[in-house]
Amino acid sequence: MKISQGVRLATMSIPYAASVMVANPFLVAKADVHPIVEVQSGYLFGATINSKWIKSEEAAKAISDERTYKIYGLTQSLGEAKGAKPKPSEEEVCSDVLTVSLSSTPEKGAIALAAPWNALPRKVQILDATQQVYVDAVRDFLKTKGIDNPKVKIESILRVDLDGDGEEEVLISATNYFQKMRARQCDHPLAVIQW
Ligand SMILES: [Ca+2]
Repeated sequence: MKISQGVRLATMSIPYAASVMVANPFLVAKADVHPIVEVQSGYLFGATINSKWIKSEEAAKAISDERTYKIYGLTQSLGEAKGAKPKPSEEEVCSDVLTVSLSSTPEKGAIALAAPWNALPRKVQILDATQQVYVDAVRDFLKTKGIDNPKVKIESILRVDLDGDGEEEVLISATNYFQKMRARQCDHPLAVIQW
């Protein structure tokens, strides 16, 4: 930041200065930008800036150098890794995707987060993914979205109290089997949260 910009910022009203800080990632301190990355692919989901979510393109502009990430599996913390500055994916079919190269990608690593807090404050349970009650629930959900006779395959079911209110939520990751056969590499599977 130029000195003249800093002086101008100092003379703004506090609410206006705060709005500029949110709107312009270049003016936000590095420690306030918390990017979230998918460990195995390096896909940059986005980041939070001062507790506000920003998409990956904006996040990449605000991440100017290497960051330290905490690596998480589905049920446990898996240590730390260095993450490089985001860059466009080298995968041809995903060239519009931004990725972060991590110094360590543990086999069970799922999410990398550059933040000081514990992103797994409550216990996560992995449930049996073949339970008929959940297959039926996903099939019914897909029917409401206009998919006739869906062939549901549940990849995983997790139970965890997401928001800390004492009630556990169920997260279901599933695919519609025939759609998966045609899926491109950049397509995303279905995720359902049961509150
Ligand atoms: Ca809850």
